[in-house]
Amino acid sequence: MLRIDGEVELPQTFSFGDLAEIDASFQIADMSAIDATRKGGAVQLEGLLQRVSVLTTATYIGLHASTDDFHASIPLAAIREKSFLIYELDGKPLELSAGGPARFYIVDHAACHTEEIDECANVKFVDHIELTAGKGFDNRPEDDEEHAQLHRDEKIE
Ligand SMILES: Nc1nc2c(c(=O)[nH]1)N[C@H]1C(S)=C(S)[C@@H](COP(=O)(O)O)O[C@H]1N2
Ligand SMILES: [Mo]
Repeated sequence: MLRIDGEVELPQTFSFGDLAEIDASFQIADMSAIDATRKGGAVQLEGLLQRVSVLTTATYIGLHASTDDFHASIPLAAIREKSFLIYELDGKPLELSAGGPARFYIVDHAACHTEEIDECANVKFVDHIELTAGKGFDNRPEDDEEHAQLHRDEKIE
């Protein structure tokens, strides 16, 4: 369900079970402990990156959702230690309606489209993470109008 490749030594596809098996030291049982507005179980990004063995050439991380063709590419170093992948709720895979099967979460993200690392980079329905040398594909909204349109579209879905 989640492919991680690009500038890594060991490209890999993770199932729900694979995510749950990542070392306990990287697991967050309940995201509300980190952000009161969030819920569900998560794994720290670092736990995933260690599994695939990120190469030093990787400078950006691409978060791809084929479900709705939404993509963000953000600087890896800046978010590496404060990012999570939320993948579980009540012992089950996170549902699509909650942004599942996996959704990205960055602590202290900026308001939408104010900076490269913003709330819009909290990509839902992530099925592919690609480490790249330099910035990769990104189609997040670039201005208020595009952003407002995106949220209107979301409500229609
Ligand atoms: N796949 C996907 N992820 C996405 C979006 C989207 O349209 N598609 N919108 C982004 C934007 S602009 C915001 S503000 C947040 C909204 O998350 P929420 O629906 O939980 O409020 O998700 C982000 N992640
Ligand atoms: Mo947003």
